[in-house]
Amino acid sequence: MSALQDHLNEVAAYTASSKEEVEQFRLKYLSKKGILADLFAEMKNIPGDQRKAYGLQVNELKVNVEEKLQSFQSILEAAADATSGGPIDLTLPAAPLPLGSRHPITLIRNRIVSIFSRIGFTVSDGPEIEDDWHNFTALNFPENHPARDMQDTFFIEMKGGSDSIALRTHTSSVQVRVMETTKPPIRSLMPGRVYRNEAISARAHCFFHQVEGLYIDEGVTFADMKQTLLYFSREMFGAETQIRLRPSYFPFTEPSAEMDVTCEICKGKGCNVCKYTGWLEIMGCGMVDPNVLQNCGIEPEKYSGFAFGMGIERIAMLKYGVKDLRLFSENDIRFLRQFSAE
Ligand code: 2U9
Repeated sequence: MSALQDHLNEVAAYTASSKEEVEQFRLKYLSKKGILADLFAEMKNIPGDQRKAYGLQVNELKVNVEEKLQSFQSILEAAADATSGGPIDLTLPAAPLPLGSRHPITLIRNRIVSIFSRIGFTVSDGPEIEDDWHNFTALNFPENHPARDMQDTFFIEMKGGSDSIALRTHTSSVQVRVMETTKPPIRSLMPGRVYRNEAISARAHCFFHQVEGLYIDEGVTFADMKQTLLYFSREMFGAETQIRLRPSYFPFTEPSAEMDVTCEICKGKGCNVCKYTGWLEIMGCGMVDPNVLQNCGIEPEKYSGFAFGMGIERIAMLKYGVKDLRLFSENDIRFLRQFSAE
């Protein structure tokens, strides 16, 4: 019995480091002339009253040997897979993990947000599915304004028959929401995706991305707007950049302007990117119309402010020399991997 216990102990403590050692262990216990065969043959010599206990222990030994063999075989197979037969060198550098890159729209958005955050602008978010009030009416769009037309706006058919729910056509709707819920001073940016019902081409798409900005406080003037936008332009396009404001019209700002920057490529001399004018239009801007302030619950007698909006795709096309707007939404990996992971 004690020899049997010794075998049980030996099997429990057994380790092997090669296939050959495992095979020797198998032969030692399981071969025709192995230990287990001897122990089973011994059964007939065991006194009757001890035979049952003896048989149970020999069986236990057999099961333990088989389990041990099974576990060593799995370990050795896994090690062989991992090293293709060679020893494992734990000092080798790990296989390189291919890094992704950020989408160019995300890169430009992050740069714009970072530039304005340095002068105290926060970021606000809002829904892409909007009601008529936030997308149009609060922004002073007259009832019959062409932008409300089916050609520009994707209206959403509602079960109840309401025709005033649409995909937002600009992130100005977020600015309305911020003004409705925040007491000035307000200094915030609204980046996001917007939708327009336009035929897709190299220069137009049915969705694109904007960053709009809003600054409202007591005594904010057109001069504050001009200096803020000059700061932005120089951070974005270089310290030598000049800006010019051309009078324009938006329903939500008065006065309104379009802003050009000197062409970064030809430094204002004229090239095919700026169509030989030396200037590139990059955003619209203006002083928030007092009607809009009133609509959003801000006293126009006390507060004033400026707002601006730019298309991220347009800035990305200028910065990266991209000629076709469709590349930004096709997700072609050959295009996307040219940008950094920054
Ligand atoms: C409120 C009041 C005023 C946001 C503004 C623009 C001018 C503008 C366009 C540029 C190209 C959008 O991406 S684009 O198509 N934007 O020209 N946006 S002022 O003015 C606001 C916004 C909200 C409450």
